[in-house]
Amino acid sequence: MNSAPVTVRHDWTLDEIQALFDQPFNDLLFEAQRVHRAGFDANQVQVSTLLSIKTGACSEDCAYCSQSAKYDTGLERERLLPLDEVVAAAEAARAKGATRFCMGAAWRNPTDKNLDKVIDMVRAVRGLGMQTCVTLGMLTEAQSLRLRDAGLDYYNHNLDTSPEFYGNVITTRTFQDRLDTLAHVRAAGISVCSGGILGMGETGTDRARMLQELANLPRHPESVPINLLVQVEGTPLYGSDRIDPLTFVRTIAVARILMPNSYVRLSAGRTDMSDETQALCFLAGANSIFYGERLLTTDNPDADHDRELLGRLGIRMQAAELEADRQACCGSGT
Ligand code: SAM
Ligand code: DTB
Ligand code: SF4
Repeated sequence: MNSAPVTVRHDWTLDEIQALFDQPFNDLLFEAQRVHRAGFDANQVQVSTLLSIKTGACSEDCAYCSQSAKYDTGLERERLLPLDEVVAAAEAARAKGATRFCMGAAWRNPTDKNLDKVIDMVRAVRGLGMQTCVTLGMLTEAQSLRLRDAGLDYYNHNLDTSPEFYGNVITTRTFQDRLDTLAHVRAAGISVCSGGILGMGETGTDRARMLQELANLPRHPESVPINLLVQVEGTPLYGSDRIDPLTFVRTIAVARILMPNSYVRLSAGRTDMSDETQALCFLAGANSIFYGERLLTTDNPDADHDRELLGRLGIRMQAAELEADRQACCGSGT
């Protein structure tokens, strides 16, 4: 049994990460659970609800995305939602138990005028006592500071995949562009939410490299979403080979070990997972989910089903205050 203390590192080599992946499944899950218990209550998950505040007609060519204008996915484009609709959706999410409200926009980057409107949304949702997260594409340093001043808690911007596989998925912006946005968000003092997608045809080495990039950032993202590709008809990645669910679980476990104090989010793709696969993900150290029937443009499990599943597993939904306390006490440990 490994009883070594859990240390936060930023110098992981690819060989070390590959060796974690290559362990027998039981050894990997045991170690992930040990690390998980050192930093978190193992029977608690953080829950966020998503809302697409501006849908479709995006100029980018992300090969997985329903919202790219380059692919015919049958999605109806929508303008930026009015403030009252956003507030009503946040209130409904809060009533169902979500503690964080995450607003996503199909933009390459926000214009300053659009950012004004998003800032009004952030202020209003915070006013409901919820944590706020937005994902708006690339940000400048000045825009990050404006969001920080509005009280934004989290900014989501995913690396998506390894730097080597990246060009197979997106050509309209670079991996370095993504790192630059993350640096601006971090410098502004906003908590970082960054992860990626599995099941896009990447290799095991790509998965290890993506986690290496995340774990070797100067500070670990406070939140690390691991998405399973939601295959959307009309996108280039529709029909990709599906990955073995146990490979997905292993990736969660390695993320947990590499980033011991980060929330690892079992993100998109849960409608394609059995309850048992999700239970293994929680055992592997996932401790956050998207909660509510809709992700951005695709389906998520019913909230009733999730409550029942968490109940069967004896897992509680985390209250907002608890998480705020944790941030105050352990925020520097990433
Ligand atoms: N337009 C902004 C951007 O790309 O940064 C924000 C929204 S975008 C939808 C946020 C993230 O959702 C993407 O970076 C990707 O990781 C994830 N995502 C989008 N479509 C997905 C899909 N079909 N399956 C899994 N994850 C997806
Ligand atoms: C993340 O990593 N996953 C979420 C959130 N961050 C913004 C988005 C998932 C989108 C899934 C496809 C859709 O619903 O359009
Ligand atoms: Fe646009 Fe974001 Fe979709 Fe890429 S992932 S096409 S940037 S909405």
